[in-house]
Amino acid sequence: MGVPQIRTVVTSLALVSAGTLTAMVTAAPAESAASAPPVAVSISNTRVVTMPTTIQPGVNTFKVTTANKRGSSFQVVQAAAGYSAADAARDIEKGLDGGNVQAIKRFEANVTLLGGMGVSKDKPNKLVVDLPAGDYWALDVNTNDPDKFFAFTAAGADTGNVMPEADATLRAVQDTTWASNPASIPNKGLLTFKNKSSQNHFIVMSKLKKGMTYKDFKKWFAASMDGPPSGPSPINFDIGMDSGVVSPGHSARFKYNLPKGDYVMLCFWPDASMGGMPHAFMGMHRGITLK
Ligand SMILES: [Cu+2]
Repeated sequence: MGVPQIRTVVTSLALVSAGTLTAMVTAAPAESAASAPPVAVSISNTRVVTMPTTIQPGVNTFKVTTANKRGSSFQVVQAAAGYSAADAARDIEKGLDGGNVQAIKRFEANVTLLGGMGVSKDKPNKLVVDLPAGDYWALDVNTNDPDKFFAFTAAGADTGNVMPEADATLRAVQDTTWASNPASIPNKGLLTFKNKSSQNHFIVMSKLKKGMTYKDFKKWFAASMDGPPSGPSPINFDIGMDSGVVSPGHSARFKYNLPKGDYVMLCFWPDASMGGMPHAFMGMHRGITLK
């Protein structure tokens, strides 16, 4: 191949690259113009939620910050028509907190729980959820003040956002069972919590103390059900994460970042059919490794 020919080849390659580059540059703004930015949510020290009162329907990322030193538990809820925040607050107090089965049943019949997650002070967290057009509440579940259930509406054009790929998926199945797979997940990333069961659930993941196994936990937990805790807990409730509550047939995605190691995954949602017994006491726990 002579020099002129080489030059021709190089030149045409350069043209191809330049053409590709131009196409990429022009495609990028078009894509971002069709998608909506994250919804900024801030929770005050007194657990007052501030966010836009109207958002676009479709896939939304809620970027949540809290000023509360003890952290917040963000939750998105849809209530049935006519079921007010005051109704919900009363049923939470009597039912979820007080163990009144009728109140638990009324609450469950009137709300769809669409997920959430724990948020630490000065560490924003993200919830990604697909919301059809409609009316919702956003709240910090650490308060039961109905005035702090922030009402917002999803209306107008779809966000155009695509659900981001998750790094891990955990599922609730049957009534009160965690799917046994996967046995391990990455220690950080975007987690999908899919509720394929018949009941409301939320994930509490707590780290096993050094040298402790899931077997140790099961023994301790079973003994603790019948009386006062039998010795120190094999898990450290201070190292771990909480998801929001997700109703049957729904799923939510959120960011997490935890130390690597062995954890126990539990759900403490009260079961109305069992007199308000938390699901964990009905056996809804399993071991999981974060690596
Ligand atoms: Cu549960």
